[in-house]
Amino acid sequence: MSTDTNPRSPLVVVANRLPVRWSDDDGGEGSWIPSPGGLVAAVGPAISTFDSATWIGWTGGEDEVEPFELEGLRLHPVAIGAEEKVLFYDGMSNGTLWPLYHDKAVPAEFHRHWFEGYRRINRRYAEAAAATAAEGGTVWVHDYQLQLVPGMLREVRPDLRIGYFLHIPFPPPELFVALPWREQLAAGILGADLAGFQTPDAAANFRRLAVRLGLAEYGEEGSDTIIVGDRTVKACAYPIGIDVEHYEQAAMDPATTDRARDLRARLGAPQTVLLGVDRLDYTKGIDVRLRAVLELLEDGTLDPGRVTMIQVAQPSRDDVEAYITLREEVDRLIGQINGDYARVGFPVVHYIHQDVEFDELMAMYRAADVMLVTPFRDGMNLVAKEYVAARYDLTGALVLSEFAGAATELSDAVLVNPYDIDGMKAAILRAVSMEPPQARERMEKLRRAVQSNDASEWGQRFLADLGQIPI
Ligand code: GDG
Repeated sequence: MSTDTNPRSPLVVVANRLPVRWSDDDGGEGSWIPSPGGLVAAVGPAISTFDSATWIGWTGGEDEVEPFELEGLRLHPVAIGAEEKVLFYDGMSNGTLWPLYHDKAVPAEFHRHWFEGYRRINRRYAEAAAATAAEGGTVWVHDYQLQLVPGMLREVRPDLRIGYFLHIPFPPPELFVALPWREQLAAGILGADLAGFQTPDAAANFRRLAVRLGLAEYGEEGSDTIIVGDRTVKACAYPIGIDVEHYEQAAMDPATTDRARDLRARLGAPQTVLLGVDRLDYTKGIDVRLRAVLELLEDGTLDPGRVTMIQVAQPSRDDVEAYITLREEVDRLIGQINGDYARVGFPVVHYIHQDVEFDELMAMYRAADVMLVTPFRDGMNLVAKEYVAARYDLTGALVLSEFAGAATELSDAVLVNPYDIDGMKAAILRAVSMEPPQARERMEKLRRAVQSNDASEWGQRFLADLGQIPI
């Protein structure tokens, strides 16, 4: 029953993090402020079609925080202690599932106590969702940290319509079955009525897995459904988009144009600016792109007097061992490139291991002639789409890994296999020397692809499809 102290919402979003952060920048007592991000942009417009919505997530800290409301959205914090974080987040989520789902870019580790911690925290999110969702309401669970939540929630609240979306790749069953908890993890997702993935391949991998584990049977031929006992689960692709207008408007802002011009001047007015923007993550292929640039400089095919690169590597998961090792490797490669090829005052690679402001990021997208997006594996990759959205004048070239989900839609980019260093070198050269008419033609097609799949439509489509599923 709804009470004022425990209001129930017709829509509940469950994600690892809340879309807010604590700020005491104003020098006062501090307050929660919205932290804009891809997920808020994608889910926000869909939320507004419901009478009210609650977002369940972690604040990022250890303290228990009472539910509160911000800009019309109810926020329901989940507390995670420091030791629990080590098991649930650093361990099972980012030491087991993240590497396994990304084709073992580093070896996945399997530890029983990590899984136990993961299960405990998943239960906490599921209980919070069970307590906040209205009778017959809709709950939308996000991502690999919360894979058990749909199943746990269904056990206690069979009245709910449950959606699940995985932001990262879903691996082939041959890889997944190594998980000692494969049945539980697959059954968790099967608790949903609608399971969304970034690509048709990922969705097919999941359906194949569910059948292989004997947890489901294939539904009607040619459909995206599988049958789980007396229920039907739809598992298909919902490739995520960006808020295109937001990026286009920001790119067209005269202040961004000034900033981009100023940036190029500060770089020493090079002929060509290469750009990489990633979380500092071993899946993103930052090291392999730096190696390709280093070899192109060594071969003499790139002239350090004419080409400059900016690499933004947003700090990420820096408590996890593999991220510390990657950071050292990236530092070393950049040190080598600049040591061997920079002139005083003119580094070849400008390395920003910090979170850059949105305005600065937009100026970089505008200043860059070539965008390098070279992950070994990536669910989608929004940076590729943001760059395209920012190139309203149809200039610029995108080098994109075949193994990013975005490559399915952005097939007019210069596609590369990130494991093929010679191929990567050739792709970079091709992008650097692309004639304007050809760049224009490709960018036009890329922009059409990005524009036709906007973030808000994505969220609305997912929730509308979930609403259509008979329960
Ligand atoms: C996961 C999946 C999937 C990056 N550095 C800065 C900054 N960013 C912004 C980018 C972009 C976002 O962060 C990164 O999104 P990606 O999609 O590239 O990658 P993940 O963080 O790995 O996201 C991915 C995504 O979920 C959505 O489903 O596409 O495959 O791995 O928006 O612009 N933003 C600012 N400063 C930075 O330094 N302001």
